[in-house]
Amino acid sequence: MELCFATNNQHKLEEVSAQLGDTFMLKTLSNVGCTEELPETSGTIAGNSRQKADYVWTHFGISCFADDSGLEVEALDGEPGVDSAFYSGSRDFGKNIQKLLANLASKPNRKAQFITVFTLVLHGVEHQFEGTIQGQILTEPRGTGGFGYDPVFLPDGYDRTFAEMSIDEKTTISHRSRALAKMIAYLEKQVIT
Ligand code: ITT
Repeated sequence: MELCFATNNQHKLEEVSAQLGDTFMLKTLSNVGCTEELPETSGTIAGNSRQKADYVWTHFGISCFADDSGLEVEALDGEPGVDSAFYSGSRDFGKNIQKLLANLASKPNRKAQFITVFTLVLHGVEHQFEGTIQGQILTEPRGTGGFGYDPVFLPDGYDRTFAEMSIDEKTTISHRSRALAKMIAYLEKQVIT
């Protein structure tokens, strides 16, 4: 089955491809001729996820899925949340981390979670799948892998940040992989029945 992954984020594409293997024929946005920015204006992670998938289905007529994700920090009332990508006013991962660490400087509570919501539009029918992982925000970045906030996120039960893990390790436990596992289980059921 052909499925377009409606993302412009190469890191997400790498992680999802690693987990999907060759189960589905994954198409990228450029494969289907979509060169424009996808809409993300709903104000929520689930809403933005839906907007991106709906856009690709409506304009290109291919079954697809989108990923909207964010980091929710308890002591910051869930910030950066839906604003994770542009927290510092730009997409610069280093600046976003700097702002996060500055805002958390005086806070003893370092609890946070990553959340991903996938929206699947399968032949026009929509479903959402959510995955989360709990952890702590470190006071300094560690590691060079991954993307976004990975260098400061220490998942509970692990002594290495996401940025100190290989893609395969990250995709065995991450928010994204948990949401994707639910979507794969759903898709397999649709294909079989
Ligand atoms: P697309 O919308 O094209 O998929 P994006 O990078 O804009 O790509 P989001 O709108 O979902 O994606 O932004 C989420 C931001 O949250 C992302 O840019 C990172 O800064 C952060 N983020 C999401 N997942 C992450 C992960 O697994 N590890 C670290 N940071 C992550």
